[in-house]
Amino acid sequence: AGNDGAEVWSASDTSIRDEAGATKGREPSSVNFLSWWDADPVRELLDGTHIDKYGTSSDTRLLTGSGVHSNNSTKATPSLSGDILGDWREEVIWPTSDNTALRIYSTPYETTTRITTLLHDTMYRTGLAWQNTAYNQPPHPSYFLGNGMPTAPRPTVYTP
Ligand SMILES: [Ca+2]
Ligand SMILES: [Ca+2]
Ligand SMILES: [Ca+2]
Repeated sequence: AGNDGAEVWSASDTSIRDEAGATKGREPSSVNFLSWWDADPVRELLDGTHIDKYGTSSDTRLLTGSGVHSNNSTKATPSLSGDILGDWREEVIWPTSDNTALRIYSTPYETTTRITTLLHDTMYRTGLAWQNTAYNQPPHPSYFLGNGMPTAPRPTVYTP
């Protein structure tokens, strides 16, 4: 939240950087996936079977999935991550350790931020689909969802 615009980092660097390459702080603890998990609109880190909140001095563990596993070795993909239930925060689905069931994790945090469910955004909906067809990455909406964001778009919703 302390830097306007996007941040980037990688496994071969020790800093988080802005889009011009300037160092903006320490590197986050993981590099794989993301999840809007707690009450604020800054996205959390999703990797393996855990979700962490980035902080300037350290990350804080918000969720540890017990009795579940991620997939694809170091890529550590969940079965699916994305907003599929409830409000705009993103659920995470992992298989149980014995591969007999899928378990859906949903945020326990209440929020006062009101955003139309993310599947109403076409780019986000497409992102969920490509997670199961190609190189897995978390879905992103077509608009900025983060600290200091303007009011999110209100799509026109039709019901039969
Ligand atoms: Ca930022
Ligand atoms: Ca957050
Ligand atoms: Ca949700």
